[in-house]
Amino acid sequence: MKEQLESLRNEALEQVKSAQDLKSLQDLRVKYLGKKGPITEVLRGMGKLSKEERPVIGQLANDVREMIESAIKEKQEHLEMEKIKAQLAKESIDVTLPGSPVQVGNHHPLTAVIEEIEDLFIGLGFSIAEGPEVENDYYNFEALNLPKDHPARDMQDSFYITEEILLRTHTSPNQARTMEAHNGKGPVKIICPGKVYRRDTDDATHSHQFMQIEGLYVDKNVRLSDLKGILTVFAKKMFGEDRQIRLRPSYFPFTEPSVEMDISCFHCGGNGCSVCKKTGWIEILGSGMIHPNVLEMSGFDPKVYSGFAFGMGPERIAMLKYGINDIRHFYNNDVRFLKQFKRA
Ligand code: 2U9
Repeated sequence: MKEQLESLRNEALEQVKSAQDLKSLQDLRVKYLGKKGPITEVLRGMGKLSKEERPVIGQLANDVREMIESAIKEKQEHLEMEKIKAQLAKESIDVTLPGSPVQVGNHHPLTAVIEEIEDLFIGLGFSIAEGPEVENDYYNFEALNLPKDHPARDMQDSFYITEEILLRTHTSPNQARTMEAHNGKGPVKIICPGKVYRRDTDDATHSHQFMQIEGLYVDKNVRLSDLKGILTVFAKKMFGEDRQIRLRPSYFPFTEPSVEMDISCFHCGGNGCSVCKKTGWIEILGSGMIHPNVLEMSGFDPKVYSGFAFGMGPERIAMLKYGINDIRHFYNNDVRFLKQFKRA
């Protein structure tokens, strides 16, 4: 029986040694140490042994069992470690590999230009005033010196919702509302950016919805020269320090006198090219001294207060700045167009 146990031990240790995976190791555990295994069998047959043999064989059987158990345990730890090593090797990450590019968005070119203009005027002491896009006839027209029968109302074909309510045709109602809220006390120094709506057929230069930035400055002793100074700073900051400006007489119902502002062509410097249509000048915005009727209707005494106002289309500014030839590009949201305006 001693030989039987020893050969069992050698056979088991040999098999444990050559086990390739945890599953076969588990099978060996069951085979040699399980309830129906050969060692249990030996221990069960102990009764048939002599008194002298019993402790010797019993001791040997226990030793063999312990040896096999510890060989299995050792092998198990080895196999588990190998498994972890293989897994780590398979999952290892090369941190020096280049990452996959992340898609980064960018400002819409119109938003970028509007924010640039806002920042510029904020730097000159203006605040931003916003208001409703659905307006009533009074703030959109009457308060701006455009009574019901005024022919200039035709200049701005409007989207009416009812007889008295419409989509604003300009951001001027914001200025009228802000002035009214000041209860006749200056200064009021604001710019009003926002969407406006006109009953136009869309083409390369017209859109039924577009953006405007208007501004006004009301205080005592505000003069046309103040307007000229502010707009010169604007033109230089927006289109280059060597820009010249010129004011041409014009007409707007809400300003008197009214002027349109041109800047010297930033493309040819004023010699004449296709951008300035060979004139050397590019029209940028409209402006003027606020009409006394408008001041009065918004609660300011025109004998005490005066002010200037201006209005521009940021689409036109952006089109000039970036050489865009169709206003519809701003509203089609074609990524091939939008991607061209990524900031560095
Ligand atoms: C109040 C008083 C005066 C706003 C002004 C203009 C001249 C002007 C156009 C430029 C291009 C609009 O987008 S555009 O078509 N605007 O030329 N806007 S003065 O004058 C005001 C506004 C509000 C209370």
